[in-house]
Amino acid sequence: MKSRPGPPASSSALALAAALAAVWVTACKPAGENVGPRKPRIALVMKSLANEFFLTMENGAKAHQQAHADQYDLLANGIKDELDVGRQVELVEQMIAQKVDALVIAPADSKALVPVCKKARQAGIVVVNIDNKFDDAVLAQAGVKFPFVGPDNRKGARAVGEYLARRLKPGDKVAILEGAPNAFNAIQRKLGFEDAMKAAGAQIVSSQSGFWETDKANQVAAAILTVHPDLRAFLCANDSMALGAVAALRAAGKLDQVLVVGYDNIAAVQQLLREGRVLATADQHADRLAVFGIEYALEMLRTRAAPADRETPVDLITRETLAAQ
Ligand code: ALL
Repeated sequence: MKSRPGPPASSSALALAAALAAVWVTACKPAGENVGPRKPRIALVMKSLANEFFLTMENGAKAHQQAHADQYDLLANGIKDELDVGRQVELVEQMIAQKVDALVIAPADSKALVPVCKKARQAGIVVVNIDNKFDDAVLAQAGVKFPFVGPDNRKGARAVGEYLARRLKPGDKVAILEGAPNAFNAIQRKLGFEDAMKAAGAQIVSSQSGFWETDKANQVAAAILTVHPDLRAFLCANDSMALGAVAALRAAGKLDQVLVVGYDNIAAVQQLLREGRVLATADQHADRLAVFGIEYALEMLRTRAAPADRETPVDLITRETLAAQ
């Protein structure tokens, strides 16, 4: 790991971050190299940019950078589809090669990205984990710790499930469309849905992965409807999959019979909420999620504080809350 001089104990203003980091960068340059002080460069590595959630995240991060252009430069990257874990590993490798100062990452896989992020850390890069938390056991095995900045997914999913439960009777059959199996937030959302369904006495007749994608969720939902023609609801771990479930219901002529809930509050689902085709979703404020991570990374560059997790908000969204906005 590179050694870094610590900042003066009294520094707290964000405006100082750039100056301090610039001093650090200059100090770390080999003697004789003719470079002036520069702003810290922060790499944001996201998941699928085909998912509106991450486009919103990217736009929020870019707007923040523009408003704080004197403090840092931003390199924003994402992958093409939800499961291209190999490409995300490559992106991190590229950011290491480019010697960025900090990496803010929403890992597509809570286990597979740990080694390359450890490598980034060993190269002296500050790593902040956002959105989807790394697997604690894998981190412990690798002997690394990264701060997690993101919401409590179990709590968010439970709130969505509880809202759905008001429309269910004990014994009603429901199905869960899970996210990617190796994503910690997918597992937490499933648990949150289960909490709410157990409390309501509903019967979870199927719980399968739709791998976060509309098409895959559509196929899984169609198959579940065939096996369980009396299904009452789909609980979807993200809105992309809720869109797939709604399409399957439309194709089966069951739009009025089966309730759907999602997670993310993307624009397409807001429309379906207004139309009553989707009952509820959760807003984890994608536009601010990366910003929280970036601000945290700037703080770590400045203070070299010990990694601690930071919880970000997640809110229930329904037709009523949309109308009240
Ligand atoms: C999660 C995000 C969003 C997104 C999903 C699929 O990590 O929080 O819910 O829809 O990944 O990329």
